[in-house]
Amino acid sequence: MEIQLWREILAPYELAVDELVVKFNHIIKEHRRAGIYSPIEEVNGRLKSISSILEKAQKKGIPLDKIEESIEDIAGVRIICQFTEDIYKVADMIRHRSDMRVKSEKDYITHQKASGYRSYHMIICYTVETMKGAREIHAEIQIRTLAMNFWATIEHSLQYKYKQNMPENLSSRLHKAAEAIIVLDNEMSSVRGEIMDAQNSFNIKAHIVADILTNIQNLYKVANQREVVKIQDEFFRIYNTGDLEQLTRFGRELDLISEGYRAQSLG
Ligand code: 0O2
Repeated sequence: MEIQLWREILAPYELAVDELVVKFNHIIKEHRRAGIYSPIEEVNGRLKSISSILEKAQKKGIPLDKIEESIEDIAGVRIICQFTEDIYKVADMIRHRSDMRVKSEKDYITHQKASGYRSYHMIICYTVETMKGAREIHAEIQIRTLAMNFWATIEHSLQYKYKQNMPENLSSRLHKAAEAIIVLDNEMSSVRGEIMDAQNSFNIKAHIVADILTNIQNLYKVANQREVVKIQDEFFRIYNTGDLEQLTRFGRELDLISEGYRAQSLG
């Protein structure tokens, strides 16, 4: 690594982070649009700072010219899930993608780290297109639940403050907190089905309402004003009953009415 050129060297990693975040966010969007529960709740990405790269290289005795091949988390993506089960689903999704190849995996969930840290790590090989052509680089994907992320974020900041000298009582409290996180994740998993049903109904309702309102808005342009006001009043009446089935039926009827107007305008 020619250290004076670090900005240029890090550019492909930055591009990989940006692309990967877009791609994983798209998975969330696709699921939500289809009214299906998304195993991914949130995605974040970060490019490792040059000072963290140098610090890690120094700590691990990595020579400057071996940094790019030896430090595999210069590009890092973090995928946050609601439930532990989702983590394994996401890992499987990643294994089956054609735009990335999994180089290695570490399951710190079944094999918790001594610190209490839990997360699923994957190192992938990912190709980015640069001015000089295609470039395959490494990126690290960390997959964890909201609760695991909460613990890791707090513990990481304390590690940063205390380096290797975390006071004994603090580290023992962190271990206790890590145990509590396991209990919390297990409890959440036991009501996963119900939570997913509730979230699905919420998403489905949100989509139906958005479609109905788009249809009503379009009808204002082509249909009789009084008729549209009547449709709108009917929508609010059904909406206020909170009955999803009625709302779905109303949405379908409105689709037919809109379709009729569209056909009229074409004919
Ligand atoms: P940052 O600031 O997140 O980039 P090593 O780093 O020596 O432990 P290795 O092989 O590089 O070993 O990877 P490992 O152990 O899989 O850990 C890589 C990353 O996982 C770390 O990156 C952290 O982000 C996270 N991690 C690992 N162990 C812990 C832990 O005990 N607590 C917390 N909060 N995070 C952890 P970096 O480079 O250490 O840091």
